[in-house]
Amino acid sequence: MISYQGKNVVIIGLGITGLSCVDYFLAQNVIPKVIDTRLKPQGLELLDSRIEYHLGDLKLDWLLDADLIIASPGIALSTPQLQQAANQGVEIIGDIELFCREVNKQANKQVVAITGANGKTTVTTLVGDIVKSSGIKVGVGGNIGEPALSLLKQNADVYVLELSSFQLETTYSLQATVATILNISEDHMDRYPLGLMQYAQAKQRIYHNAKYCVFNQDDKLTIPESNEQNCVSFGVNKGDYHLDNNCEHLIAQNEVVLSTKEMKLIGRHNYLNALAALAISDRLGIPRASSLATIATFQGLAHRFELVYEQNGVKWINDSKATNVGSTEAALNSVVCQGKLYLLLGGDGKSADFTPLIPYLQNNQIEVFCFGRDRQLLAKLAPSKTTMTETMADAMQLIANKVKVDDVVLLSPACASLDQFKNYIERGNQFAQLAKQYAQRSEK
Ligand code: UMA
Ligand code: ADP
Repeated sequence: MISYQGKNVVIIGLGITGLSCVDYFLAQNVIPKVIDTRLKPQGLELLDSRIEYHLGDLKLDWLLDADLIIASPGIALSTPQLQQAANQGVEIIGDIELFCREVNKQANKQVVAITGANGKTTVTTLVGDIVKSSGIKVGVGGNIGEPALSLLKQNADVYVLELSSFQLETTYSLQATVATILNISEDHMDRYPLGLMQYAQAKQRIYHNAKYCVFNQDDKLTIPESNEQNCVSFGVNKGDYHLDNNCEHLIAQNEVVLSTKEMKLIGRHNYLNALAALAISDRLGIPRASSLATIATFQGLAHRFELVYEQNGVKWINDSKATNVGSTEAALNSVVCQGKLYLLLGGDGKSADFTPLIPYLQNNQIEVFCFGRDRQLLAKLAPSKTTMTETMADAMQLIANKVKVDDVVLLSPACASLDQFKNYIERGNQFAQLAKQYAQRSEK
C-alpha cells in the first residue's frame, strides 16, 4: 500500500465513495476527517466512531489545513472552498486516483476504463462477463455502483472500471491497458457551465497514458486528442469494428464474426456496445471465440431498452434509464415498429436541449405522450401529435385503449425520474407492471 502516514487527510462526501476512502485510510492507520454538505448524508450511520466529521457546509479551516483532500464525485471541484484550497497548494484527488496509485505499483494488473454519455454500464458489465468467462480473475466497479477501492481486496488480474466525468476530473495516474469513450452527448450540464466541450474534456482524461484507446468513429468528440496512441475504432458502418448495412452482422477487422440474430441484446446502440466490448477484449488478448460466445448470450440490463412484454403483437419496451436526450435518440434509432409507435417522454429534463429529438418525431407513425415536470417543454417538440398527462400512469391508460397489433409502446423519457419517482428503477418497474396489466386486459 502507498503510505499516507502522517498526512492530514480530509475526505469530502459520505456516500459510498467517501466510506470506501475512509476504510482505505483506516487500514493504514491514517485517521481522516470527513465533511459532507448534507445534514444527513447516507453513510453517517456506517462511519467509524474514531472519525471526526463535519456536516452542513465545507469547513474551510479543515480544507486549508489539509495535506490531501479526497473529493467524492458528487462534489464539484469548482466549489469556491475547494478552489481556495487548491489555490493554496492543497492536493485534491478522488477515489479513482487512490485506486490507480495502488494498482500501478502491482505487477501484471490490467485496468480497462470505460466512459461515455451512454452505454457505460452495459459495456462495463459485458466486458466484465467476457473477462470472467475467459477464466481471468476480474473486478468490476467504479461508477457502476461498487467503489473502485473496495475492489482491491479481490486481488483481481483485470479491473474493469466504469468512470464518470466527475471521477475522471480528480484522476491523474490512470494507466489503462484499454480506455474507451463510447459517445458524447449532453448530460450533467449543471456541472459543466461551459457546455459540452467542457464535459468532453473531462472524459478525454481517460485516454492519458492508455496503452490502447477505443473510440467511436461516428462521434468526433470521442477521438483521442493526442493521436500518437494505439487507437482502434468502432462505428455503425465505419471503423475497425462495425455493422453491415442492415445491422445483421458484427464485423471485426474485415471479418464477419457474429449474426445479430444470434444475440440476446436488441437495438443498434447495443450492437455498437457489443462491438466496443469486442474491441476491448481483443486488446486484452482474450480469445475471440470466447468473447463472442459471451456477447451472444449477454441478456442486457433491466430498464435499458428492455422488451418487458409482448402480447397480441404489441411490444412494450422499458427504457427508463434513458435519462438524457442521447439515450432516447439511440432508442428511436433502434426501435423496429411496423405499426404505431407510442413514445412516452417526461420527467425532469435537467435543463437539457430537447430539440435533437424533433426530427424523429416528424414520422407519421409516432404518437407522443408527455408527462411529469417538463411535459410542457417536451410537448413543444411535436405539438400536433402530443398528448400531455400529469403522470406516466395516466398516459399509459390512454395508450392502452389505442394499441393494436404491430404497435410498440416505448418508455424512453429523455429525463431524470426524480420529480415523480424514487429513481429510474421505480419508474421502469411501474411501466412494466402497467404494460403487463393492460396487455392482459386486452386479451380478455
Ligand atoms: N453530496 C453533497 N454534499 C457532499 C457530497 C455529496 O450534497 O458533500 C451529494 C451529491 O451532490 C450527490 C450525492 O450527495 O447528489 C451523492 O454524492 P457522492 O459523491 O457521495 O456519491 P456516492 O454515493 O459516493 O456515489 C458515487 C457516484 N455518485 C455520483 O457521482 C453522484 C455513483 O454514481 C457511483 O456509483 C459511486 O460513487 C461509486 O463509484 C451514481 C451516479 O449517479 C450512480 N453517477 C452519475 C451518473 O452515472 O450519471 C455520474
Ligand atoms: P450509462 O451507464 O452510461 O448510463 P447504460 O448502459 O446504463 O449507460 O444505459 C443508459 C441508457 O442509454 C439506456 O437508455 C440505454 O438504452 C442507452 N444506451 C445504452 N448504450 C447506448 C449507446 N451506445 N448509445 C446511446 N445510448 C445507449
